[in-house]
This record gives sequence, structure tokens and C-alpha cells, in this order.
Amino acid sequence: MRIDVVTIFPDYFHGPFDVSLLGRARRSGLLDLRVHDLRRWATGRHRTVDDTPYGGGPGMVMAPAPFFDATEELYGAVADRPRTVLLTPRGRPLRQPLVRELATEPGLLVLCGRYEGIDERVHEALATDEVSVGDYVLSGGEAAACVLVEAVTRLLPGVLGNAESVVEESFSGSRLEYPHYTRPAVYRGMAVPEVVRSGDHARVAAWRRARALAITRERRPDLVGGEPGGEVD
Ligand code: 6GU
Repeated sequence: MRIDVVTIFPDYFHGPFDVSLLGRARRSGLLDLRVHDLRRWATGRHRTVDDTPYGGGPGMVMAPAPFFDATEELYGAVADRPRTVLLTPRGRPLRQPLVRELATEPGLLVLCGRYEGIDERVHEALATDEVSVGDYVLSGGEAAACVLVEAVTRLLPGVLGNAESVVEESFSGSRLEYPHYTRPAVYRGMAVPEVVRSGDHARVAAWRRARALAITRERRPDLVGGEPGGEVD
């Protein structure tokens, strides 16, 4: 899969995009991830990408032209463009079903905003999807882009080994994970529950199911009871 990220802070992604899962996926050729500096498409001596808002008010607004020029240079006509995700707090909440859908695309163009906002014409004419990573305020879309790219990449065929890929199942099944333990059996007076050391696989499986359900009910009732915001699957 190819993913293009357009940002005014390309350096932000050194680290997140170079190590661990994403680094491996890139080096193995499963992920063609390219980060572009929006200022490449800025004009004028100062390469500014923002301007004062029409109608007044505080802060600056990111101008439309650099985003349009970037998109056109990278992908040309509308018909040739990949799914274009604009990261914005007013977007659709990112959940696993949307991640799964995006992971089936041949390519993605990810646009990161900063400042108070982005000119509405970018939302209307360039974005096919507006996505938010949660109900809290970030200074820009860069951290959100890291979240999106990692969540999508781990679903690409060949990126995860079989052992790791099982983890996705837990969220697909609308349950939080059961508690995990490793040695020692007693650590600082805290003992591993007897059942998980019993060697009785059926009992262990039943205990894990029950704990996962209890933890989910307690922490995320929306995932099991159909409360608002519970659209995990
Ligand atoms: Cl995608 N951008 C910003 N600036 N804040 C956010 C967000 C995105 N998602 C949650 N908060």
C-alpha cells in the first residue's frame, strides 16, 4: 500500500514512521510511506501556508492552494486520486471498522491540519473522508496521522506474524482484553490467579472470557450494551 502524508512538520514523523512495525513494513516493501512538506507548495518569499480568517476572529487559517497543489502534483486529476483523509477533530471517529476499510485501499492521501483550522474548500473538494482520533484537542493532525497509519498498516497482509494478528480479534469481537500474566507466580506479594496456572485449558478459556466481559462491562459499557458511541463492529 502507498500512503502519502502532507504536513508542515515532516520531521515530526521521524521515529514513529521509522521504527518498530512501521519501519519494518516500509523496509520490507509492504508499505510505501511518503511524507511531504506542505511548504513545498507554498508560494512567496516566506513560504507561508496560512492567512487571517475572513470574517475575523483569532488565529490563522490554512490556505487552500498548497493543499490543492500538493494533491494535484502527487496524484493529478480527481479520478486518479486515492482516498483522501483529512485529519480534523470534527471528523468521523476512527474505529476499527473504518481502519479495516481503509486498509483495503490501494493508497491513501493523508492531509494534516494545524492552526485554528483549514479553509473549508479543502474539506469540501479534496477530502473524501474527515477523520478524528478521539474527543480531545490536539494542536494538529500529525499525532492523529501516526495513529491512523499504524492502525492501517498492521492490517496489511504480511505485516503481522500469525501470533500478533490474533490481537486484532479481541477488538473485532467488541471485547476488551482479558488480564495477562507471566512469571513469577508471585511478585511482591501479588499472586497470579490459580486458574491461569492450572493447565486446564477449558477453565482458562472460560475465565478469560468472563474477565474480558466483566472488564468491558465496567469500563466500556457502550461496547457490550449498545449505548451511544458503541459502534465497534
Ligand atoms: Cl484528527 N486533529 C486535531 N487537531 N485534534 C484532534 C484530532 C485531529 N482528533 C482528535 N483531536
